[in-house]
Amino acid sequence: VSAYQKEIALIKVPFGLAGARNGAELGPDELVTAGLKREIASLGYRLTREVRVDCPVQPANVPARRLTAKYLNEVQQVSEKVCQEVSSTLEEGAFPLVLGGDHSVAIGTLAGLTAHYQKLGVIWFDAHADLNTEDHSLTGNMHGMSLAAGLGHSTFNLSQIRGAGSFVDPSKLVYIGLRDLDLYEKKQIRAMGIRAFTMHDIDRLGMKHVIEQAIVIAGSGTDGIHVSFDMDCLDPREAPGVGTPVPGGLSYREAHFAMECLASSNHVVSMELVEVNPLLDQNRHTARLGVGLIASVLGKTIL
Ligand code: 4U7
Ligand code: MN
Ligand code: MN
Ligand code: MN
Repeated sequence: VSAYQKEIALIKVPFGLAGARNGAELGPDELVTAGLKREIASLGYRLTREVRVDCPVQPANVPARRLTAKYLNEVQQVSEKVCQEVSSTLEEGAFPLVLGGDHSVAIGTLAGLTAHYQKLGVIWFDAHADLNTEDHSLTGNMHGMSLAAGLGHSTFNLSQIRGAGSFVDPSKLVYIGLRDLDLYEKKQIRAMGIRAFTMHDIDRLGMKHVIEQAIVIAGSGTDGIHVSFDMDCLDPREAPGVGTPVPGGLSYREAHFAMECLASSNHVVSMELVEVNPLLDQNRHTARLGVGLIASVLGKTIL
């Protein structure tokens, strides 16, 4: 976030149909209840718009047939609305803060961002790579396909979202926190040469080195960095309220340190925080942690 940019649009996306479990649709309200707006205000930002994207909810009976991409039409509808909100926010010169929802909301965010920025850097914090396509997914859950759509690898991709720009450039994309990949995703990461800092790399190099490298890769020669933050990048002991927890994740301080470094880089142009699931949380722990991480990206410091 650049120092002069003190206007934020809060884009709440209560959509959970593309996730593995019920409850991600409750994420945006939970983050607000956990004090998000107070934090934003106390950091000196002005909320220039606050929207709640109208999202389809669980129908009474779920289709019995196993689909390759479940709720595709719903994901497309939501993506177009999110794209529109992100685009208008950027036109107004404000910072888009998108609250999920499951990680499929990233499709709309990326669509809106690429419409505005020719060269977008992306840092994707996640235990997962979200690179599956309709043909490769083992679950049919579209929250595991959002980056494939952003890169243009799946049949359903950014080019089907009204108002979207061009695909994300894989050489400007960085992963942090990976530890649960499907075979196809591993092949894709290697084939495209995507910079991926797995948990192994974080153990080996430390978060300081990792985040500095990530900022160089996503931040040099780009119009700015989009931070896509899936709460399951954190260790489930820190963030139990997520739909697809994987042991061995980021610690509280590793995640905060990364956000603090991003804030001081002045390269961050937008953020989304996704996959908070209040139904699986303990004492609103995960939502409060999410609020703290957003505050750190927005420039909150300890001293
Ligand atoms: B998330 C998974 F098979 N790869 O495709 C899949 F392990 O947005 C998980 O990162 C996807 O939380 C996780 O369903 C999507 C699975
Ligand atoms: Mn994800
Ligand atoms: Mn994930
Ligand atoms: Mn720079």
